[in-house]
Amino acid sequence: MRTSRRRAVIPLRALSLLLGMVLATILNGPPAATAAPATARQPGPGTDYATDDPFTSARTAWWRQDRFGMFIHFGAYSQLEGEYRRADGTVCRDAEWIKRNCQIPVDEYEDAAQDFNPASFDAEAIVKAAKDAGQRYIVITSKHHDGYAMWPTKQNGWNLRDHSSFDQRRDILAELKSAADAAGIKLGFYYSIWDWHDPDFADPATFPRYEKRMYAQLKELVDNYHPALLWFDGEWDADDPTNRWSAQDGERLQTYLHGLDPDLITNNRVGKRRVVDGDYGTPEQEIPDAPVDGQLWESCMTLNGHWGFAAYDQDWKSPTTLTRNLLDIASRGGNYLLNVGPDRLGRVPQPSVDRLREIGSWLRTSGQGRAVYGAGATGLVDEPSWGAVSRSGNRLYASVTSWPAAGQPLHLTAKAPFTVTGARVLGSGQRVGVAKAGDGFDLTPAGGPVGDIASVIELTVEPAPAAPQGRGQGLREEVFANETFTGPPAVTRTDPTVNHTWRFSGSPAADVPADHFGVRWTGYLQPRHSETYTLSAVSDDTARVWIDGRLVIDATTPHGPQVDKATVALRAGHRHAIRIEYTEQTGEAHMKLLWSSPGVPQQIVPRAQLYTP
Ligand code: FHN
Repeated sequence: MRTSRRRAVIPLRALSLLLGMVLATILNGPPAATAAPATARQPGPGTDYATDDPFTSARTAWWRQDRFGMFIHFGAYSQLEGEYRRADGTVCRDAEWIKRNCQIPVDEYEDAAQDFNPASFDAEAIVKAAKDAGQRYIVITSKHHDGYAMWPTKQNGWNLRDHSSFDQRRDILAELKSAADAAGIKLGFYYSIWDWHDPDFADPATFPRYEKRMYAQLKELVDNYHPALLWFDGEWDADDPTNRWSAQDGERLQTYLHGLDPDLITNNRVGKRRVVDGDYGTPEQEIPDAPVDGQLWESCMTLNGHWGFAAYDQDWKSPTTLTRNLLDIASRGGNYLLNVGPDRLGRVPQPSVDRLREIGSWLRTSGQGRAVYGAGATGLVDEPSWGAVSRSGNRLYASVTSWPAAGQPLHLTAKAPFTVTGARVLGSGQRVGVAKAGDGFDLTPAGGPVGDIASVIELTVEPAPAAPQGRGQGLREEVFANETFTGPPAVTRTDPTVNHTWRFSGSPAADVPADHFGVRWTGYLQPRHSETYTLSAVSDDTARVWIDGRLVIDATTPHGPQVDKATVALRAGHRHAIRIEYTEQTGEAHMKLLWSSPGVPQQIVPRAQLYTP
């Protein structure tokens, strides 16, 4: 049990912190107004912050392919190892929230941080643990809510370089970046917006000073370590200290980050954890029961019950549970970010390493990882009760967790016509009988399962023939400087896709104000499959969609960012008339049109399948 030793040098402690900040100011001057670099989009009418479709863009391709990442919660809180003994002898337990939930006085917490010496932090060993697990990206806490920076930031003295007992020649983020690069693993940083330590955070009058330091810290991280991803957190409304992070703050931050690195991926907590914020949603300690509408997503979870190290928490999840979580997540098109919490010396607990290795062993056995890496949701079949089914190209991976009794079939309910031209159990030579049965297929394996975690039946499938790729250029777009579509449009042009994130400050054209405008799109939608398609409109304020003259989405009550869906039967190669009417009243403005079908994974409706009238 670690308790923080009180020291007679508290004035020195406070002094060292103050010195750190004064030194930072002398060396760097006051936190400069971090002007957005020239390459950033300039906020204002005519700006559209949508840069691509995260579902299909080259920028997110590695993230969608890798599927499985390692989360690392490591910070000053790790020094206490989950337990704090109060002066009265009582013990309070928590992990990364221990400062707050155990009401540790600031000076005591700063003392504990001063003792922090993660001398055993071994970046190569951590990266090896991730590789052994089959985790292909790593996200480490660079700064959690306690404000303690895990790199030598110049913005204050509250960091691992200036306020610890750690070797001042070392930089663990640089070490991790180097090891991850050498191993071909992407590295991302978690960064908490909410900051319990910075004196300027809580007061709206001084928050801009905090925000400048935050921007400067993020610039340090991007410039010095080139992360592939920033994982924001601490965006929710909170007190003590007051947190009033707003969607507008998120707009500014995303614009700034895009200017620093256009390829950067961010999660939705950069804003207010909504479908229009960042590149992907972040369900936590849970798995959505179906593909998430309108946004990529990643479930983050702990291996035991805590994110940060907690010596007393030995309630570890089993490799079977963890691997099956990964299979469920991949089959619904999501990513899995599975957490480790190193101890005060920087060592990943052995029970964590052991479980991760078990997952990796399963993934590496007989190519079973094909059910995860680059695989995703399939609309071709319903999710069965006996396991999870993911799709990669013309293969379905049925990961069976409840193997049938000898001779009994596994039923797959088909949601669109397709044929099965091959079936095999990965890691076994046994035959698999495939027979059309009722609303789908019966799969009858001749032998037993190949393991306790899951056995994968790889099906080679041939969906119904698709129409050739279209040659469309997009829809006709008419922009009105009003919400009633009256008078001549201010702008008429061809819009390649309906994929717009105008946010608060942007609009479809420089001479169209950021509020009170309307957009009408007209033309034709040409599907490649004769299937039931799901159309999803992600809109703020209102949206209506007609297909072949029928109103299928009618979201006319002004709203914040939301997803409205419709299912429509479409014919391969046929040009279905489409009309969309969107209005922006005040505030944020977003309009995206996505589709999905049994044969088409969720994506922005592509240009090639859209035609002007
Ligand atoms: O408060 C944090 C928590 O400590 C942890 O970092 C998780 C991980 O996603 N995020 C917040 C809780 O939602």
